[in-house]
Order: sequence, then C-alpha cells, then structure tokens
Amino acid sequence: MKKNRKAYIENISTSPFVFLLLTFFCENTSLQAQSHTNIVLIVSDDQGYNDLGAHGNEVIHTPNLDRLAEEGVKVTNFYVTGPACTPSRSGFLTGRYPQRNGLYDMIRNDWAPGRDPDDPLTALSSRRQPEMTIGLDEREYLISDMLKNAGYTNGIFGKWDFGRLHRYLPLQRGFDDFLGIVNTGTDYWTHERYGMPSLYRNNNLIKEEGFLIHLEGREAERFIHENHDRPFFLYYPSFAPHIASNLVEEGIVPPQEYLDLYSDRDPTDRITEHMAAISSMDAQVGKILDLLDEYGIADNTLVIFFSDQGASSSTGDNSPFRGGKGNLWEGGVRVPFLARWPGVIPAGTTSDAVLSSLELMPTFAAVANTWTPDAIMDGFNMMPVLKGEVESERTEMFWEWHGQRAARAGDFKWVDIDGEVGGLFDLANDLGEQHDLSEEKPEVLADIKSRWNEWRVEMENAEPRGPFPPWNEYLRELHRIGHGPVHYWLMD
Ligand SMILES: [Ca+2]
Repeated sequence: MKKNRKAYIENISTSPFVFLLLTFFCENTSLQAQSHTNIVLIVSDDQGYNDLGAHGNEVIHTPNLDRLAEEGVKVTNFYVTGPACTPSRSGFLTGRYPQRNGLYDMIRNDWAPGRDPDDPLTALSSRRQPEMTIGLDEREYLISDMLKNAGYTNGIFGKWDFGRLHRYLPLQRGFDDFLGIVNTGTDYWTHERYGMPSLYRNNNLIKEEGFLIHLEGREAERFIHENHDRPFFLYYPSFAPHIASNLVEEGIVPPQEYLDLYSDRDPTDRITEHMAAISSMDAQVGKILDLLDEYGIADNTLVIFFSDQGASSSTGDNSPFRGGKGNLWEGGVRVPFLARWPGVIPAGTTSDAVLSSLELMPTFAAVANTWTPDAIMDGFNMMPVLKGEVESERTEMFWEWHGQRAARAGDFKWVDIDGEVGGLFDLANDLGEQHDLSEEKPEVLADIKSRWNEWRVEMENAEPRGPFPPWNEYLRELHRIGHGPVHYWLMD
C-alpha cells in the first residue's frame, strides 16, 4: 500500500505563472464544467450497519440514503480505522492509520464546569483541558489540503473533531467555509458540550438558535448554491445520530417532524431518538442530492456516504454483527458505505470487496486528477473496485483501540478484547463472530497475529506525531495502567 508516494506540490499558487493559469481556468467555467468532478463526502456519526433501509431495516426512514444505494454501489465489507469518532476521522481524512497520523485517541473533555459538583473545573483548568489545547499534528496533510492545491473550493458543515485552537480549525486545514461543532459531541439545540459553547462559523465561536442538523444542512445547501459552477469538495460530517452531550441530560430531542415518522414509538425513547436523528440527516442528504440535480451537476459529482463507526449497541442496529461503538467486533468498525457517480459507477450494484476508509484519499486524488501527499499512504485508489472492474487490493486491515486488538486477513478476523474475550472467526461463514476457530486453525491464528505484530512494529517505527505520546510508549503505559483514555495520564 506504500507505492502511492508521488511528489506533492506544495504552495502551487505561489508561482506567479501558475497563479495566472489558475486564474484563467477559474474564470472559464464552461471549460471547467467539462474537466472536473465535484466530491461530496457525507459521514454520519454512530450510525449502525443496519441503520438504513438499503440494508434491509424496515422500520427506519432513510429514503435518500436508499436512493443513493439505488443509483450507485453499496459496499458490504467497508471498514473504518477505529471504533470511535476521532481515530476514525483522522484515518480517512489523512489516508493514514491513526497510529501513524498521531490522532489515535479522543480529543475530549469528560469534565466541564458544573457537570460534577464534587470536582468542578475552574475557568483556568477548563482552558487547559485536552479538547481545548490539542489537535491533529500540523505536519499531517488532509484530503482538504490536497484538493485545495488541486483548485477545489472546500466546505465542511458538521463535526470537525480535530482541535479547537485557531491553528487546528478547518480554515487552517484546507477548508474555505465551515459551520459546525469543533468537539466530539454537543447538545443538538444549545450547541454546547456539557455547558461549553462549541459552535463555530469559520474561525469564530458563534451562537445561533436551531437544531444542529438543520444548521449543517442549510450551510451545505448554501455552499452548493455558491460553488456549483466551480470544482468543489463538500464534506458533510453530520453530527447525527450521535448521543447528545447535554449538561442536564435530555437526550437528542429531535424536531417533531422526524419523531412523527415513528409515531407508534415512545418519542422519548433513546432508540426512537436515534432513528429520528438519522431521518433528520437523511432529509438533509435529500436536499443536497436535489440541488445537484437542480444545477445539472449530478453527473460530474461523486457522492460518498458512510458512518464513522458502528452505533452504540444500546441505541442503534449493528446487525448482523456482534458488538458496536467502542469495540473491535465487526459491529464497531464495519459500516454502511454507498457511492454514486452516474455513468461511472454502475447503479444499483452491491460489492462484497473488502475496502476501508483509508482508500478515500488516494481515490479522491485520482478523481481530482491530482497527487496524494508525499507521505506514506495506507490505502489505494478504489474507484476501479467501485466500478466493478477489478478485485480489491486490500487483503488485510488492522486495529488497536484502548487495549483491544484486531486484524482481518482474507476472510479471517482475529479479535482480542482486553485479553478477556475474542478469538479467530471466519467471516465468510460467521458474520456474527460466534464460533471461535482458534483451536481448529492454530496456523491461521498464528499467521494473523504475526501480521498484526508486524503492523504494530511499523506503527511504532513511524515518524513521530503528536498530540499523544509515541505509540510504543502508549502501549507500554497501557500495559502498566490497563486500558482507558490515554490523555488522563498524559495530562497529569
Ligand atoms: Ca462517531
């Protein structure tokens, strides 16, 4: 997977000649309409594998995601790089395993002023909390940096999650336009994380009334209105259906129009709220697809959708898999994935190819006719696989999360949950990871564990990245203190 290492053109606009050329092309929109492909990347937050109609769920209302499936390809073996928000997002936005890009744990406060009366934060100690001070290493390149250099206009509307200091915010990371929350989670209505304001427009903290999913969607629509005649990258990382981080626990409290879709259910039930939140996001997806049609640009726009990891087992539907958010069973890391590009990706198809979110950056580089960064890429261009033309190059995938370890090689998956439960499973015959084959197939088990160890050594030897301790020190500390959020001891 490391062969994709072409030179990266930095600061292309600093060349006066190139700048003049870019100016010419930017003004010649009719030429551009024939020569570029827009990219719309929709990422939901904690939506389970079976939390959409296209996967057979007969209760949930997701007509627009289902439309994407009908008009594109559905991938049934698609993985993310972690069972939690931040490491999953760092994996796909950099094209590199979280253990390589440095953001392998959460940027998160679990305290906030007033949340714990016995242990209140002062204003000063609040400002020193991890989510107020740390972010993605500035030496990492993102999809947005790459597409910016390729001449795209980039917008992000939804959840950022890579740090809230000025230097970590989206406008410093290749984006031109941002509205959303900077943290890993907030209240849907106050846009505060346990009482702390978190809604930003561009580089500024703002206050605005409204249901967060409506605000995100409105901004995504505005972005398309403003940029439909030039190459654009619309990143729509919706916060739905993540649980709400209320200071006073209230739940999501979705607008009535979405609760009405589930009128036979208790509207205060967390599962109802989860489904209604997904439907609210789905409605925004419908508005985006309608606008692409309205402007006549659907045919030259690649639309990709997936969930950042599995759903919490208490609210979402990860069937037919075991586990969910926070663990390395299939339910935690195997997610729904849809891709639509009319005339390029065959409509209404299903692919069982093994693919991952690490493939996004090289894929977008190919679509935008540009180069991936001069950094080790852990994925490859999957467009020929999505078209159904070739087999996937991906033969293996590795994970580590808070002391849990897992690997997939071919149809086999090895899982070790905290050294307490796990085993070797044949996913071709056992999607639910129920039948441990460790004793029946010791040679397969030894091989897959050996591959995981080789991967771990590679990650340990990767060029160091912040903000957490180097990977090998992290593992040693985990061994010493047991699993748990690493920044607790980091910040001591
Ligand atoms: Ca998530």
